[in-house]
Amino acid sequence: MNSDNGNDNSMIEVYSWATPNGHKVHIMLEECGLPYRAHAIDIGAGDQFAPEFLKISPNNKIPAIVDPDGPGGKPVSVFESGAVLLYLGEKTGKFLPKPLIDRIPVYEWLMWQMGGFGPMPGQVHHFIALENEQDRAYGLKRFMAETRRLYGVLDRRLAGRDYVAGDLSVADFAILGWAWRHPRHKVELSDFPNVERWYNALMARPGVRRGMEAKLD
Ligand SMILES: N[C@@H](CCC(=O)N[C@@H](CS)C(=O)NCC(=O)O)C(=O)O
Repeated sequence: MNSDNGNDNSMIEVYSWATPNGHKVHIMLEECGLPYRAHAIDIGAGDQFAPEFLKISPNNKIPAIVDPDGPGGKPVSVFESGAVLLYLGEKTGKFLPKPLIDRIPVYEWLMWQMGGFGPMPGQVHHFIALENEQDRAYGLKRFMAETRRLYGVLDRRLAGRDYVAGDLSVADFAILGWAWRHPRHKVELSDFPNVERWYNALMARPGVRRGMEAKLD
């Protein structure tokens, strides 16, 4: 529900870029049917260091949001994609179960993504682009192995399951953002059949597609 209507001040403002961490949030907004406006923070051009952006994202990374209708009806900003997903889940009651017993696996798999299945393939993206062959070879050996190990963990988790943590949740959206980059970190999904099935099912969702194609102005 990305909207071009610049006058609606009930919309969530999203400061983002078309990357895995950005897409997680775009997908969640689309799947929740929340109206939002996405603003491009061009991380290649250094927009993430602009003082205005640092006020809402002190770690100089996308994504961050500003919700004019936060807790108590007051505006609030949120940075860190995992925190944004949990905030939006709390706000809408969607993709985040209420009972603690059902929430625990969502927390587990969201944190698993934030701590590993993102930072590790992200290192592959870094080392693969290096020109110095020695540095490149060492980095790739280490981080490709760890990335493949994580895909294996995910594959075992998804055996006999449609989603990673009970019903479709923020944890799936978080992981999907990075699985979408599998060609860049040189992972064949066919090596991980449960991940491949899960990936294809999620990518077929219209909300996910819209999130992946979110227009950033
Ligand atoms: N843990 C952060 C990571 C965010 C992150 O790494 N964002 C990248 C793009 S995917 C970024 O803004 N990089 C710019 C920079 O490092 O200067 C989150 O999940 O929000």
